[in-house]
Amino acid sequence: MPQQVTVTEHILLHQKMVPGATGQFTRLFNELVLSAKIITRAVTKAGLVDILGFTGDVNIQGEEVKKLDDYANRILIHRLARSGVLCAMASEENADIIEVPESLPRGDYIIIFDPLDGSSNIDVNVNIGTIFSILKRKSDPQGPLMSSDVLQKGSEQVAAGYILYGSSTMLVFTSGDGVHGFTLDPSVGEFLLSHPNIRIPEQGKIYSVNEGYERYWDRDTKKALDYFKSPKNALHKPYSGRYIGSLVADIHRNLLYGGIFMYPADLRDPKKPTGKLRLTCECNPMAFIVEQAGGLATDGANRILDIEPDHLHQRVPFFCGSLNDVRVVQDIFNAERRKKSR
Ligand code: FBP
Repeated sequence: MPQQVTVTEHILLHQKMVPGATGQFTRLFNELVLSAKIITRAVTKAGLVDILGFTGDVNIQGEEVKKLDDYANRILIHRLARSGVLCAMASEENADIIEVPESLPRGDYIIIFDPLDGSSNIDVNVNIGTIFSILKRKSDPQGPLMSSDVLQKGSEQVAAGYILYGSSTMLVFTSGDGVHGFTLDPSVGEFLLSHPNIRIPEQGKIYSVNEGYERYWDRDTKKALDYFKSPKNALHKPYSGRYIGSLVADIHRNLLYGGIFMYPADLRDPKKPTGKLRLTCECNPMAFIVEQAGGLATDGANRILDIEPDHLHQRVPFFCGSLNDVRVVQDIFNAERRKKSR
């Protein structure tokens, strides 16, 4: 009978290796895991209860809010605030930083999350997910919380991960010591280790991008797409195109099979000149996971994890996946910059 390791056991084992670990991280993760189970229950019976469709509100992103997105957001804020180890949270759905009320015990951790990613797929039963990024407060805990505590570079993350609500519910995360995947066994209600030490193949064979926006891309992005679609690439045959439209699902597939996910900047909306995806709650956690699995993540010019966020809902172009594939994109963008600098 294979050894069944729960996510809490895994974290406790890992914690033993962290000097001065206090157990705070485990408590935070326990609330994340409980939230994931509550959200899974709602997702799996969404068609049977009044939780599909819109709430009628519009969020800070200018998007109509989905009922299930709003439900997941409220569950996460409620549970995480009761972990006793957070001083602040931030959500893709909330305009501002969410401070933990003084009436509740607090700690030095900060969590930023996208409560339900892939909102365009919620009502059609296609894989969606929750994405999270965990940071440690930098400013004096006795003093006021600073925005710089939340707006830290991705390289400062102490942990990051996602929960994928699909044919099974999976929790995939890193705390800087490799990437590990756990599958929820509904019969015991536990996330059990199913994918230890995930490594993304260096050479990919899949490209994931919404080609419907190609006409709005710059020349370099078009050149990159041509590379993946032409037989004159490292594979000597076109890559396979796969695009689910849920970042979590597209990254998860590429993490296991090898490939590149791209959400480039485009000229569709002058209000969003740098693409759609949010640096703090989507790109940073995915970049940390993919880099810990042996891949790369860039905005074309910079390593995503080196970008200093200037505001909570900042959007960046995102190219993420297998080492060789992302390097091709970097080379194309660098070549153009070198030409311009001459
Ligand atoms: P949400 O967090 O609002 O769902 O937005 C992000 C997202 O849905 C990603 O999951 C996905 O990769 C992308 O937007 C799809 O965007 P598009 O429909 O423009 O291809």
